[in-house]
Amino acid sequence: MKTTLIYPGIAGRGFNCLSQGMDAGWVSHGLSSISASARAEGFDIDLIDLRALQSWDHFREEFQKRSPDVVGITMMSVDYNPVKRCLSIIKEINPDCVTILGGAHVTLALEDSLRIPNVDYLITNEGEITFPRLLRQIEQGARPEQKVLRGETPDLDRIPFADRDLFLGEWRKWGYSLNSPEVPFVKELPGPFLTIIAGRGCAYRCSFCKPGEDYIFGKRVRRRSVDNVIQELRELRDAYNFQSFMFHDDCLTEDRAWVTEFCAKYRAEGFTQSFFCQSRADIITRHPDMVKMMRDAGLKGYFIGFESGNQRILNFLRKGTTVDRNLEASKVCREYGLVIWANYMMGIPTETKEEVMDTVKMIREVDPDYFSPSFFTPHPGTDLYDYCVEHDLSLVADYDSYRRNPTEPKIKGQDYEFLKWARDFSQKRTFKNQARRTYRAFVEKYTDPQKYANRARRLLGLARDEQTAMRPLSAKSHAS
Ligand code: B12
Ligand code: SF4
Repeated sequence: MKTTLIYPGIAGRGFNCLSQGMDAGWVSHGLSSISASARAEGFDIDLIDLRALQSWDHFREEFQKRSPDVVGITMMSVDYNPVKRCLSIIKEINPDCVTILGGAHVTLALEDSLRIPNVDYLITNEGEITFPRLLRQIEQGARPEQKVLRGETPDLDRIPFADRDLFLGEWRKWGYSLNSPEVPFVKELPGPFLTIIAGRGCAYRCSFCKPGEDYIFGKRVRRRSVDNVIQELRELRDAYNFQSFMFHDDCLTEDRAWVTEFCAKYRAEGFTQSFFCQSRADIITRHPDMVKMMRDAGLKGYFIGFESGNQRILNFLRKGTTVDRNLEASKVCREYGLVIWANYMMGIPTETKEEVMDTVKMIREVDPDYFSPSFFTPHPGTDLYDYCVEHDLSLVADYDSYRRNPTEPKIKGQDYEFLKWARDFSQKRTFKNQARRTYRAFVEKYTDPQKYANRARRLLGLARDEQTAMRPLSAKSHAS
């Protein structure tokens, strides 16, 4: 029995977008994980990634060629339209192909997902146990009668590591030639680069995000053991010789004990590769010693959800931080030489123009290395989505608009022309900050003593010796 998984992520960039940034060059851990579990049970699994194809005709042709007995498709809310189209093509070509749908939208908006035609089964929650079990039942001709199956919660230390080759093998077939498992996205994380997940869930309760993820992964955060993550990193080092990586965890730093153990073991294992992770301003300001410890282990930067520069809005978002902490966190990062990727939102329900300007002011003071603004988007499964429905605010008329990208109106009562201006102005550095950055770049470029030493060595013809010294010793030279 042959099963094809489908990654439908073309809502943002369309077909043929491989390598164009993180949403077009990263693996789906959801599919990689259910693939690993199914392969471990002996199933024949392959992948069609719409991002690598040219058009719907191309998908049609590829599906015909593969001719699977079963397909498994993943779906965030934003993926709804391409998923619907895939399913209709699949059933048109082969009505007997069994179709299984999973992913965030299936759990967060089950009623809505049930309205999609051409679906045989929907698996809610996590798929590592229930997906292979369903495949076995299909293979044995003992298909379950109910259409919706609740995914059983797996023990994260007992499931196989994510099957990255599922994506890489497929991408390479379509011309992906980067020497990196996933597409690097910042200069601080050079390739070969990859992403990893150490756990599922988040202990906080921000109203634009929760309780959605609690429905998928449960209320309690489940983290893999440090040893399990280190073992995966060892295997990834052997397989890809990665130079940097990014933790996808919603908030890795919420567990200080875990982070402390990880940093110690990461260094003890001889890892020097740089990494990024997501954190929060309140955690960074409360635990500067942990920030330093992570920096010493290889951390190069944090994704921080600053969200707003106005206290009323931060409270409305139930962010659990303050504007002062946001500013303080940026100082802590600066002190330890860490890069800041700043996530922030504009156009939040009830937000006034003055409050938006508070965010603009704060972000210009934070002076992040990377700006990541978004227009507030009501996502199904969140408390603010319910608020928008109750107050008839949503302007999201099509699933494609579930992107948070700050390009189009999302809710009523906001002036999006003003927000576009505010979005752009928030990214203009102040004269003082620009001067500080230019000076720092100059110092880094021209005053690194190592660079001068290397140049001097080259001029003196000693550079070859240096290369020889860096080469690993061969067995012969050990013996002598
Ligand atoms: C990493 C990440 C990204 C990455 C990579 C995405 C990728 N390629 O997978 C990037 C940065 C690119 C990204 C982008 C976006 N993301 Co995102 N992302 C995440 C994050 C933090 C982790 C995803 C992950 O790997 N989770 C771990 C895996 C194991 O979980 P999983 O994917 O849900 O899969 C499990 C189950 O869902 C199920 N399952 C999944 N698929 C299938 C398929 C079958 C057949 C079966 C049986 C089961 C099954 O089994 C899996 C294993 O247990 C999540 C939050 C989270 N913690 O999950 C948000 C999250 C998924 N993202 C979200 C959103 C909104 C987006 C964006 C729309 C935001 C934007 N910028 O506009 C874009 C969309 C990109 C696009 N396709 O165009 C929302 C989705 C909400 C929703 N209602 O759909 C989430 C839940 C965050 C949130 N709380 O709002 N994202
Ligand atoms: S926004 Fe971040 S910190 Fe807040 S609940 Fe969601 S994942 Fe957790």
